[in-house]
Amino acid sequence: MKTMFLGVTLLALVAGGCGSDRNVTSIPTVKDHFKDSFLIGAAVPVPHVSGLDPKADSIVSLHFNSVVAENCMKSAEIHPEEGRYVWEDADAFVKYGEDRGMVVIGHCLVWHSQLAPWMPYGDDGKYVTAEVFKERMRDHIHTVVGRYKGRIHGWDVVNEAIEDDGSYRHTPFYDILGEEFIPLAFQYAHEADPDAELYLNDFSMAIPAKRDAYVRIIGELKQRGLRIDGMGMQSHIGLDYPDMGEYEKTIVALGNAGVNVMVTELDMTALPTVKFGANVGDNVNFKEDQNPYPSGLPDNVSKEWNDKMAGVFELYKKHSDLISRVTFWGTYDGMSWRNDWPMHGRTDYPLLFDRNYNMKPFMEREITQN
Ligand code: 9MR
Repeated sequence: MKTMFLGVTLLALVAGGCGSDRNVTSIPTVKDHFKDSFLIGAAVPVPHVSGLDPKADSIVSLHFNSVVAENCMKSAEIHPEEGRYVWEDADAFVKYGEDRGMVVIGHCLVWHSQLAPWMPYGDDGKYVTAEVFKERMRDHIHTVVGRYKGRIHGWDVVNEAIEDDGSYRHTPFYDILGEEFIPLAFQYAHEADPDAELYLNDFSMAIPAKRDAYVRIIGELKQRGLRIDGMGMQSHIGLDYPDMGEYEKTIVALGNAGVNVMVTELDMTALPTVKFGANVGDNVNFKEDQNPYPSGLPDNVSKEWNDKMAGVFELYKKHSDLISRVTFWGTYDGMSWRNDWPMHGRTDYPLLFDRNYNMKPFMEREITQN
């Protein structure tokens, strides 16, 4: 099922960790290092795309060959009122990726969170009928996908549709249209850009019931002849979760289901586990004792974090025949959503580059020694 998208890029001259350090040495970039295995992606926020974070830009331009929109393509952002689309940020994001020759990923078409507030409701404040909602969904998907036809390599079509127990999540999409909302979304996306890859995407994919539900849904989409190219395992993980044996089983099960496996939102908290998964609504009050490293990660925790991440990448390399892309949900620790979830105002260390834009040791070792 896997195809590689990019040609070879050259060894680059990089500055140490690539941010502040002026010591120029010749080491491979992350994207070059994995060029025969999988794409290396990053989620980028609007300030980064609009030039307000030049150091993050240099990291992404140098080390990554794929980008995904962190927020600007979600329906609440891009289609805040019926018939009114806001294209500025999404246009800039797509151009950003194109200018750098990257594989550009669209995120996301159908999601209950950051859902355009008007979309499921009528003037009476109640849900619209299935017919009306289908039409709104069709119009939204056709308009957004159609605008970037031929420029977006693949779309997260349906995001977070399934609960951890394998049942359908109760969202306006499910409550109005039932299970049919998934095939419909895939149908509409394919109509709008027949060449675009189309993906499912969810968190906590190591949970067997959730894995099984997606394997079943992928089978059903395929049976109906609908296009489905990949499944995103978001991979918002921690030092003590998920069970890596189950996580590996999911990689294999999705591969066996006949889709590309994508690690779509990788980050690993270094902080005490407060909540698993990535339910954006799962916020709890700040507690000082749950924020143990406000001024830096102690060496032993940093070692634990780097060792675990090295193991995670060993797993990705082992299954590189099934995995087509590994995307981090951001670039450097200072800008990660995990600083504010599930507790606002913690200091976390979840990404590939630290707050000074230096590459984390596990990756530096990987690309210089392996
Ligand atoms: O990183 C995103 C953050 O800036 C937003 O506030 C949040 C709001 O819903 O969404 C975050 O991204 C989410 C992604 O779109 C879907 N999977 C979970 C991600 C983390 O919440």
